Amino acid sequence: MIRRPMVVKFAVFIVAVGLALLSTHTIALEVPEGPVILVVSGKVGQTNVGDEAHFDKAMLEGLAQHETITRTPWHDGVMRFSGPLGRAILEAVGAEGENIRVVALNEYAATVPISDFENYDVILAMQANGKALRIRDQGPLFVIYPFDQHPELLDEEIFSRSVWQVTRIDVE
Ligand SMILES: Nc1nc2c(c(=O)[nH]1)N[C@H]1C(S)=C(S)[C@@H](COP(=O)(O)O)O[C@H]1N2
Ligand SMILES: [Mo]
Repeated sequence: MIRRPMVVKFAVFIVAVGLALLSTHTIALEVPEGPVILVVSGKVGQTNVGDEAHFDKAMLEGLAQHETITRTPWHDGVMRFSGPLGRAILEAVGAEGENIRVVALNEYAATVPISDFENYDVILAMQANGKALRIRDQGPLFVIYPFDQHPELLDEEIFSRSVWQVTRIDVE
């Protein structure tokens, strides 16, 4: 009489713990509702459309955001950029590679070591000075390194990784 409810309680506990673990580790990304602005493919553990992770604006805004105040070789004066941290995107998709291939609308692509996103607060800027980056402003996503905070980033190789009009990331 006493043991049975205990067993039931234990079973309920186990199921609850299982569901909690599932919700943080294995439930797939939500499905985008708005226009898809970023597709992440390759070595990803989290998918929502086929074997890829697709993000709309709201999903990107739901990731850890960061503001970077810096000059760049492509802008006049000090700019205030904001958007998701590169590492937050890679975490959200369960990226497991060494490098990513960042691909732009014009088919320009650059290989970026994932360590850059770990060592620096690199963002995929969605806004500059509070305004959404349109395609004509080199949006919708622009890889922005914190140049003013880390002058060693003022380097031709890093400039080549500063892809604008980003549409796709392939985890290699
Ligand atoms: N979308 C896109 N991003 C890009 C490029 C490009 O052609 N398209 N060129 C890259 C390279 S190789 C460098 S050095 C810098 C070039 O900036 P610049 O054209 O102002 O010299 O942007 C990088 N980002
Ligand atoms: Mo370049």
